[in-house]
Amino acid sequence: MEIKFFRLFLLIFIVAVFISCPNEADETNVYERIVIDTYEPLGGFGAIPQQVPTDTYLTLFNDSGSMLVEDNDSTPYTDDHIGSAHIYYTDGLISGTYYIRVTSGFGSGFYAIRVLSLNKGAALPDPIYFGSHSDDSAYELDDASSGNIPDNPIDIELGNDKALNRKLNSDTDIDWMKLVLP
Ligand SMILES: [Ca+2]
Ligand SMILES: [Ca+2]
Repeated sequence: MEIKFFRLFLLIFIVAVFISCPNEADETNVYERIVIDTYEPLGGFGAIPQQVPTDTYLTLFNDSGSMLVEDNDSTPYTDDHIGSAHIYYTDGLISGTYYIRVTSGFGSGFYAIRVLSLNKGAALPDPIYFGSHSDDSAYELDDASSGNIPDNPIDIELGNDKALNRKLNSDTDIDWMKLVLP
């Protein structure tokens, strides 16, 4: 009988230790400042006049489709196209999935977008410009969403060198990106 109790106790002890062990997969990171930035992809307004950069509007949603923040014109790059949207998020985004929506105030054109994780006081690194404009027309049919959750967003990752060169094909085009913060 005592041996049975001892085994039961041992089993409970092992289970308790297992449950209390920290699991790295469940670790939640808190991001001090997330920057979502759109800018003229070639560097400098009018680099290719026939392919003008567009005036962007940015909105950030959580994975439930609730809006967290939006911006229209606050790009810090005075040499770039005035009207580029730029988000500083300092309320502590946590690990998880987020959706970024890019629309245009008017017209169509190309833009670059990057997402950075920075300390609050850190200077914004210079953007990496593209050698030429890309064409994202392959995704044009996939920009639908339901409740601000896109059907087929383009993945974007943290990092200056992970910037994307995208296009708003018309003033009604809506681009969606998916950001997974580890
Ligand atoms: Ca704008
Ligand atoms: Ca597009």
